Amino acid sequence: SKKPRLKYEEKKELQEHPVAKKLLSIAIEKKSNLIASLDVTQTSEILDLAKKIGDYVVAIKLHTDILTDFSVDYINELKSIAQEKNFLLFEDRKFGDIGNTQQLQFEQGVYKISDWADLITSHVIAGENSLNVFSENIGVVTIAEMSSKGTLTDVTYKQKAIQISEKNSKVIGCVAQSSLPDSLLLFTPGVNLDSKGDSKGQQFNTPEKVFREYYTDFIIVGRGIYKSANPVEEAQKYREEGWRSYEATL
Ligand code: 5IU
Repeated sequence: SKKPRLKYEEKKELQEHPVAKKLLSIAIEKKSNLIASLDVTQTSEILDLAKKIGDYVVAIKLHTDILTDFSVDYINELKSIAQEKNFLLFEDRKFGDIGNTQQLQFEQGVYKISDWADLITSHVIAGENSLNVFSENIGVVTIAEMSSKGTLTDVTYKQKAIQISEKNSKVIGCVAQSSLPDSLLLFTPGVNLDSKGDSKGQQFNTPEKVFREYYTDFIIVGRGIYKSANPVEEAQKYREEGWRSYEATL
């Protein structure tokens, strides 16, 4: 039979990056491996949801560029909720350009992601040096594999993305749909208890499956929470389901 997975405590020992250690500490403390992806377009909706579900999540994932009313005040309020409720801010920017452009997108523009994000996502399509532009104090999560039907991230691509990620001390883990070396944290989106997918390519699995089959570390849930009639109940449900599924693989 399959060897047991490493516990969050053991992964924390392996990790040197402070953001990875922090994320794992929060997971252990809250007994949660849930990251809620709040893909809504108004800052008031994010702030409201963050206050309501903040206790159940380790991080809130954001697509700041879909907001219609971004402001520095919003970011400051979100940061204070994150501090109070003890979760991290994860900007899913999916950088995918040459280093110089990524640096501008990371530090400049309206959002100034480098000022407030704890974690960011980046493709590695432009090669390893494109990651040089991210600051040391932000946890970089590379995209090794996507959840959508027909994605171009095949086995070879994934292996190369892992190689780049393992060598780079800023990278704490990868987004993927299969297991990773123990030195990298695994983040898995495409998780939903009630749906198998959508008409735009998304493919969903249950929390139970991604823990059992991939030994994932963190589940990322979007519509399963923010689109539901009762986001608080759903966040609690995904937290419980995620933690139970994690413990079942130990
Ligand atoms: N996301 C994926 N799949 C991926 C990557 C990112 O779904 O392979 I990389 C993002 C997109 C969205 C969230 O912000 O995760 C999933 O939301 P839903 O649970 O609503 O599909």
